[in-house]
Amino acid sequence: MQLFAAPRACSFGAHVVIRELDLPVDVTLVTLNDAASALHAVNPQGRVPALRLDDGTVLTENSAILPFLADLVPGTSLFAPPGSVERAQIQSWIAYIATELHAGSMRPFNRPHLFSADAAAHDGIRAASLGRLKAALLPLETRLAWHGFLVGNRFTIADAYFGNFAGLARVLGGELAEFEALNAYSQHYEARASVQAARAFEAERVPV
Ligand SMILES: N[C@@H](CCC(=O)N[C@@H](CS)C(=O)NCC(=O)O)C(=O)O
Repeated sequence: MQLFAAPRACSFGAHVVIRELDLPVDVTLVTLNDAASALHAVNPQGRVPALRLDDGTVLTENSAILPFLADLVPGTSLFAPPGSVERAQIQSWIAYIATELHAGSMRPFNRPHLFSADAAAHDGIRAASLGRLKAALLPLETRLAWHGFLVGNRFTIADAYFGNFAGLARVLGGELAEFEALNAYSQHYEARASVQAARAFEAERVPV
């Protein structure tokens, strides 16, 4: 299997799951927004993560790839049994992060040009997105203020995914300073062995 990922992108959660479970998956780093990148032959949308299976099938979307990887190790504490409430809660957070947080507020914040060709409108889009971002982060902050992890009392694929976004609070500094639990959670995430190994790998390799 081969995971197509980009440094520090939302594919990082899948990379961490691979490290946590020691899965036999080759991680290939690609350059985003580059039509010449090898990624386009795999995912015509040019987006990561993309997981190519041994039979050539390509899976896209974090909400599909993260559970698929975890299910390769039945009974792993990173996920929960089919039919369980915990499994639904883990999937619920992944869906929330992918839609409300990533696509709904972070994308317009980081890439306002996708939403208006008028450069004069970009500051307004970013300001509005920051408000949406804070609103989207609030349920996560509330959860993390009382619990160390998103579901139960252990690290799951939802944390593997969200931990990379949580670093945003530190990147944006003062803008998100009130999210104290998020900042602490991010520091714990970055200290995890799997995260450090994945970060080191992504820092050393040159994307293709
Ligand atoms: N809904 C997708 C979003 C994937 C996505 O937007 N990935 C970004 C990196 S964080 C990307 O590949 N961007 C390049 C582009 O949109 O051209 C998922 O959760 O897998």
